[in-house]
Amino acid sequence: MSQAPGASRPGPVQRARAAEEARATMAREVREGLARRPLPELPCKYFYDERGSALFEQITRLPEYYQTRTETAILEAHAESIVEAVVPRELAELGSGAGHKIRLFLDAMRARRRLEGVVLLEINEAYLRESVARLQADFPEARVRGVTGDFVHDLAALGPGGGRLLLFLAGTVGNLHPDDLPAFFRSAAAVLAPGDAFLVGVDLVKDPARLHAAYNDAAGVTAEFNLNILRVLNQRLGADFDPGDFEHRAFYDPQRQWIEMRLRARRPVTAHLPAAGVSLSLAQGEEIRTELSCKYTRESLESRVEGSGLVLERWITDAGELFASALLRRR
Ligand code: SAH
Ligand code: AVI
Repeated sequence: MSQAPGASRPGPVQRARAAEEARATMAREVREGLARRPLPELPCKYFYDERGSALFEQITRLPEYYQTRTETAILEAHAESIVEAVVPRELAELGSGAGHKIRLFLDAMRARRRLEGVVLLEINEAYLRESVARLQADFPEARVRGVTGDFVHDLAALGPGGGRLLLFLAGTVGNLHPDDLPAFFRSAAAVLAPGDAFLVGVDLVKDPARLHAAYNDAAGVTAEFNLNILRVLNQRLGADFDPGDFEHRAFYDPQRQWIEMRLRARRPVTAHLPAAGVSLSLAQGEEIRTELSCKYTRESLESRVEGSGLVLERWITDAGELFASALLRRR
């Protein structure tokens, strides 16, 4: 990562990049994504404004969305033994969101009087500020800080490792393209010292009907979450999308072992995105891909970790093998 001069601000929440650079990056990524053919794309990190993060929180409570409660149960049973094995002084989390699960680790570290620091890296700055303030109030013995940034490009903003346990929960690793995982794991290894650990939540390959239901919930919350990306483009790039022109689509591709979320034009659409310097025309039925959510097995995940400097030390699953917590150790 390159840190722009003056990009970071004093205080517990810093920006990995200056606001103008982040805006220019968004404009470029959206322009490049929408130019892709046959399937235009939008980066899924732009779901998460205030409304998008609140919708994701609602998704985590849906009956069809088994991921959050399954991972929480795994961590409730194993956070203690993970802390026991890693003996961290600092907890770091990528894409920390509302930051509920991190508390299981913080409690275990506090009980061992080991808790010195917490650092959260999150793209939604407002959410991050709230999480940092809440954690600082509840864990006054620790130095809690936040970095507003992108976990693909800004990992170096975490600073060097040493006594660090890095968390990447919720199956968010699945939102990266599988081809990008080896480079991602190498950059994670670069912010860990030998002996540090990286705990990754992994949604597992399973019955396609179960996966389909999790991304096509009966209450329509996932549909609202998907459409929210258009509202974010309207707000941040001055675009003129009418979300009513689109419908939510999510399906499992068994060959690729991933869920794809798309927005399908209900009618011919022309939208203008002045801040990105592009217009988009879609015929009725044409689609924009908004998210990949890749599902892994132990083998398919491990093959992407190979050569990164990290090794798989523990693979913990629930009894139904819906979700796994992969504990990777920096060599
Ligand atoms: N860790 C939380 C939230 C997971 S949702 C949990 O376990 O429930 C994914 C989170 O990652 C969201 O808070 C979102 O804002 C953040 N996020 C998504 N893409 C990101 C990116 N590229 N860089 C940083 N944060 C990102
Ligand atoms: C954050 N991430 C792991 C979620 C997922 O399941 O891929 C985002 C999400 N997309 C639709 N529903 C939830």
